[in-house]
Amino acid sequence: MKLLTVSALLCAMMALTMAVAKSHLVKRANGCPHGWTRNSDRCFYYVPRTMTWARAERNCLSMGANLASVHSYSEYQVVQSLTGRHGYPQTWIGGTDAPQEGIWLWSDGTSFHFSAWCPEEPNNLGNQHCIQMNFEGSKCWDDLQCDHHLPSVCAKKV
Ligand SMILES: [Ca+2]
Ligand SMILES: [Ca+2]
Repeated sequence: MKLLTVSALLCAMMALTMAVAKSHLVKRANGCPHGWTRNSDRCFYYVPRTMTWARAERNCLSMGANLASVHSYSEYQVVQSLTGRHGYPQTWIGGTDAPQEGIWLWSDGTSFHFSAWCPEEPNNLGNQHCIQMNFEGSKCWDDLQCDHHLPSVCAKKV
């Protein structure tokens, strides 16, 4: 009986060790295309070429992605860090209220529950329907006219 317990324990330990080894393998392989950064179950990519919001979204689509949606502060930090080596320029992410004023949506269809708006934003000043990040000193979010030309961040599921 004791021996059985010990061998069962050993088996469980081996299975666990193998699972850990496997997860390391996946991590090392990254699961993302070359040059993309993995965070949780998604891959992120900074596009330095400046484009309108719609062209930036279409550019992401051409890579099987959408403009990045952001669902938590830690996720925002990851997305923001991608822009860091470029000096934190104002950058498109996937939020828009173009279909209906004041109702914010993500272009990837996920629900909009987190935001990092700057104080007084979004203000829709002169019809602003697309979200730029890295706005002003605190690098928060601002709604901006969608036809501005900005760099962008794409994201897709692993
Ligand atoms: Ca608006
Ligand atoms: Ca604004």
